[in-house]
Amino acid sequence: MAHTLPELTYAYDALEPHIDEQTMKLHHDIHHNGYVVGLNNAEDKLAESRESGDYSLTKHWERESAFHGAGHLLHSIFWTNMGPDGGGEPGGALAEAMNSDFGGFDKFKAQFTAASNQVEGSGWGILAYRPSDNKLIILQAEKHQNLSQWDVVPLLVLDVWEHAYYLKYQNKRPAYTDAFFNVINWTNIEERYNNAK
Ligand code: MN3
Repeated sequence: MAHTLPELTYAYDALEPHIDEQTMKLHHDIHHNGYVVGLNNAEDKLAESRESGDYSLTKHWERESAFHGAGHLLHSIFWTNMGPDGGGEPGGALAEAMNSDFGGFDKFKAQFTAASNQVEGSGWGILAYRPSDNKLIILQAEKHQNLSQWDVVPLLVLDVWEHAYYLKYQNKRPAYTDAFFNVINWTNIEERYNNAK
């Protein structure tokens, strides 16, 4: 079954002025769709290998699968992490976990922002839940697939590829990561956390 581009649940201009309409349109329709196409292609090629028994390009298609697959999955989370009535702080069990694991929301925000701003080149800042020790952790991903720990559940992800902010913020990534906090839909993150637990 082929992967498909998920629809946004809000309008392209719904995150204005923090994230502009043209960026959302290009980012969702062109960039994210490219990862969907790339993942489907990689999985088709891997299936063809199993049919033919020719595994000579398996390394290549596994790399393609990792890049495009992680890209597709992270973007799919990213869109749902945001919303037009976003901002503020989380409540409930997620807020309690931030208190015990980070020393409070402000310290979470400071580390998440630093991690996102300091991604080398293209990548992501990621708040994840790690079931093995029942903790929240903050990770960086380079590109989409490098650096992350395994066996974690991403809860909140921030795309810091230049395509995510350059039209509006140019080289000022920290201004974009600050603005992102105005569009975070914490209800979505709380749901993802509760489901992960
Ligand atoms: Mn992107």
